[in-house]
Amino acid sequence: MNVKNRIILAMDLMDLDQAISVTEQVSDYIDTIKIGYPLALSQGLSCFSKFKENFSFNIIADFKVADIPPTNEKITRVTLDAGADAIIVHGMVGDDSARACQEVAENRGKEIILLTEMSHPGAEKFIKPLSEDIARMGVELGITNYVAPSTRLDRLEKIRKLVGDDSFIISPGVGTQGGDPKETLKYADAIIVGRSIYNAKEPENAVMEILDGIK
Ligand code: O7E
Repeated sequence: MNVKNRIILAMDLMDLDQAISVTEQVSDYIDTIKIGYPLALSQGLSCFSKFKENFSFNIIADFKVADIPPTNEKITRVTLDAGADAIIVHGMVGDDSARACQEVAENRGKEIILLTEMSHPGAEKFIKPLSEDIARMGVELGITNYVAPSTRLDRLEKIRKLVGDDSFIISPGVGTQGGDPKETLKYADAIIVGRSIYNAKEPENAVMEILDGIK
């Protein structure tokens, strides 16, 4: 996926008009949006097509899919058929579950993005000790897109080494959670930014500040 300016907007506002208005304000600089449960559960999956109609953006569905293979298959099918270009899938549930999502995406010429390690402090306990194995599993499955945290650069660097330079890594945790955009982009292909943009008084200026910082 090509991500303009290497910034993905995490749109977790729950009101559609507000979400569209903020997106509009940054649309000269951003062409990829991540929509997760806050907006999709509030507004329904039709919000994907609303964003497609208003902006010709890449849409990443952040549903962190983590179920048995037949259920993962259904979740991925309904999400991609609703207009998402890619879906985020948890690696911790194992290779059969990830493969179920991968097959649905491949059949549609779409993508999955495998979540290795999360950015919040609680991820240290259970996910961090497994994340290198999750990355190795992804490589064995032929997955080329990954999520890894900007809040632990040593872990991001390690995951980059495991998945290789040709893989595509997107990294959340920049800004409000403490991650630094420029440092993160030494190892990641794109940063995921939510509150620092959509809660800013002037979202466009917030994006321009990030852009200045990553020059
Ligand atoms: O902290 P913010 O407001 O910049 O938002 C970060 C976004 O990234 C938010 O949507 C959150 O749900 C998501 N996220 C993390 O913050 N940490 C993770 O480990 C993983 C994600 C995520 O997006 O997972 C899939 C990419």
